[in-house]
Amino acid sequence: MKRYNPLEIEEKWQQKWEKNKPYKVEIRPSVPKMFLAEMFPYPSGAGLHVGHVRNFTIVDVLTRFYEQQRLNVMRPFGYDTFGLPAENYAIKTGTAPQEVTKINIANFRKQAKRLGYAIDWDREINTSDPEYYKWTQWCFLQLFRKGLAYQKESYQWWCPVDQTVLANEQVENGHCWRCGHEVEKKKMKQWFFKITEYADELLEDIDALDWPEKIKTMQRNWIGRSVGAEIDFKVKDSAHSITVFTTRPDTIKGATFLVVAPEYSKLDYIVSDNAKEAVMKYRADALKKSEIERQENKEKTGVFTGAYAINPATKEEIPIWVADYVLAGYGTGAIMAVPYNDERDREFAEKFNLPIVETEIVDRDLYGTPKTTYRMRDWLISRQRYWGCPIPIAYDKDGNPHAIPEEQLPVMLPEIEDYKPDKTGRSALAKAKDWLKVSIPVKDSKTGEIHMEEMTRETDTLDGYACSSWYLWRYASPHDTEHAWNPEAISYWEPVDYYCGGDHAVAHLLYVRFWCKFFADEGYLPFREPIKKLLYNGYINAPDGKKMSKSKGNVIDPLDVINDGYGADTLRVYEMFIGPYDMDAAWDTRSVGGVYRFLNRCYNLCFDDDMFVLNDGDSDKNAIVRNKTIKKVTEDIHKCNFNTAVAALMEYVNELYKEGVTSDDLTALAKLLKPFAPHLASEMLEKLDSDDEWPKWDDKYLATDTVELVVQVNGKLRARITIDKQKLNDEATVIEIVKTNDKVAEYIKDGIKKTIFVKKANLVNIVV
Ligand code: ANZ
Repeated sequence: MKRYNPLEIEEKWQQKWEKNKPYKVEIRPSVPKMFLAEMFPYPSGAGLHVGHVRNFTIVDVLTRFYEQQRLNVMRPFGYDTFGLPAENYAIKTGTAPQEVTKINIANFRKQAKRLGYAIDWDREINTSDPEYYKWTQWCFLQLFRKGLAYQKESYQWWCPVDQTVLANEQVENGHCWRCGHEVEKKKMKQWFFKITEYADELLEDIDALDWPEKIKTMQRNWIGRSVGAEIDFKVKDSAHSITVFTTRPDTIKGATFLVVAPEYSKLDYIVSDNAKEAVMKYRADALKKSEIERQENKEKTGVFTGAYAINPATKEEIPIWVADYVLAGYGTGAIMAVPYNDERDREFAEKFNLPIVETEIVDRDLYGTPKTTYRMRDWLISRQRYWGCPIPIAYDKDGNPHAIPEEQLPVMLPEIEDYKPDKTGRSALAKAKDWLKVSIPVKDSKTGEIHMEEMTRETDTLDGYACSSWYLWRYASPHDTEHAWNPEAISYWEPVDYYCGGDHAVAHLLYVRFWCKFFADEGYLPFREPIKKLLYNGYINAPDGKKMSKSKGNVIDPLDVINDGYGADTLRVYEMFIGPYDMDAAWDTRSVGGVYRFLNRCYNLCFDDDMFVLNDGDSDKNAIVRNKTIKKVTEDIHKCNFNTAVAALMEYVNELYKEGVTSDDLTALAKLLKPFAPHLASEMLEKLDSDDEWPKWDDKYLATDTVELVVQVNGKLRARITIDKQKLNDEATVIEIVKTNDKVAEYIKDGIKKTIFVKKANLVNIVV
């Protein structure tokens, strides 16, 4: 008897797929397309982890499911390779990030192949490949030309350990997302993308997205639209005034003091001489805190500026305070405090003995001008790092930025020896003296003549999120040398039908939407939302329910599971069976064994000649359960209920072990199994000499569904009888079936007093 040997079967099929490229796809205008992708991974040295496997397998199940339905299915693959880990490693070891990246990609690719994914490997992309980042730079230049990439001096989160500026999204509770060190604020000139230009559309289009509600809510909150007014308060004995943002202009009569943020730009002009020292000290302390800390419900702090403003509604003089519960980057960085109506203001007033007066509500439109504010800020995209996409900009001698001409793209990352940023915080590129010099054609504003001018290159590189903001479009024509994305390929393949990931709810998923709208406005994209359906998968935790982490030593390595003899199919089926795909789940080694036994049983049904095989001429005993299973698995995969689809297959196999199998049963089983366990299913289909086209069910078998009728005699359970569900509608028939049943007969031979039929409970009670 042959035994299930997953490693042997898997290698055989993986070699076939490598050679025949069955998952390579081209545009076929007459065939409906389906485009699926996972959020591409950062190829770390540690290789794939079980989280990747869950994420990739979800996409693979859907890919194969639609492929078996003969849609034109594209499932590409890529690597998000720029970023700090490779650079930090380079600083430590001197190994070029290019080298490390190459090795890590090769490893990731090998591992993904061992999992049997239906990937079109000719559509593989890598964001640090000049073939790719040339077009990231092109994207940047389009934004730059439209004024949507601009420079601004501002306070930035600064990680003193990684020596880098961080975006808001990279600060987690006041700590660096990478190294965990506490962050500081530093004033620097930075590049921004003007995502706020699209705030309204980004917000309004959320409603129509087929995305999980929790992600939609997070995006709405992140954008944080707030409708109110700006009101000017004149500063007493000064030419200055303070503009506040309020959502409650109708409460202005209750405004008994103003509060400005410690970073407030006009603070220096307003503060009175004898308050200066205290105010400056307070500012320095506040800069060390994160925004989250500042908004926490701790005891309020603040200092008086010594200055007063005039409330335009009451004409009264009200004191101006500085406090860190007012944030610099929100609204105008200044508020009118209405302690009677606002909780935070009340707390502050009570602590510092400021007046609280009952507010006489006035018309909202009496003072100030209507204003809508957003919590979302412009997207900070410059990084003072070597290992990123160079920003295609050069500066003239006056320090004005100029676009590098498109013919000069890509601006290649030069090879260097020392990857450490310089002491001022500039990237290591600042040390590549030859590379820094560049000649740029400039048009004379008076004569219109073009001359070449020596300039100095930008040494900042782009945030990795810029590289991943357009890769979904690159997949449509990954090696096009003329375009970032080919228009014909884009209009056939895009938008993405399914996008699956378990991270980046706000940042990445907001940025791709922003770029999509921008490039649609520029005429480069024929749609305004890039992702039709988003699947947000849960995490897989360690058996103890805790997050897997190297330091805790509780990491399950997916390759160990494969190499232990279980094989990739078991790992795939297990990760789909572990629970609803969008919920976190804990690894359970025993269940892995259970899944392995299930696949063994599938194998034996097909390959063990001693199995109880019905002749095909026999009546089709399993038609009902087979059709039911086809329907259930099909509908479950459509709904992404992968775990219940696997459960239905397990039940089906149990049934076949009881009743015996026909080749129809085996073929249906193999086809339904293929999205989950493609190697084993391919092996079965080969033996059965069948293609893998997705099976259809016949409703006629489902209509004759059966139910189990429970029969009690004088309240005691005496029999269970299986009958056609439809017969339940006719009480006389039901009673007749019960009375003539062998098992019931001996209990009712002395005569029946009464029969009670409870249809809802499928129950017949006989009183004798
Ligand atoms: C007076 C007032 C009275 C306010 C009242 C609220 C209630 P949302 O909805 O979050 O937009 N505010 C404005 N700028 C601020 C800043 N930079 N830092 C901290 N708080 C700020 O909240 C807007 C309200 O938050 C504004 O309306 C302002 O307080 C405060 F009964 O003005 B309000």
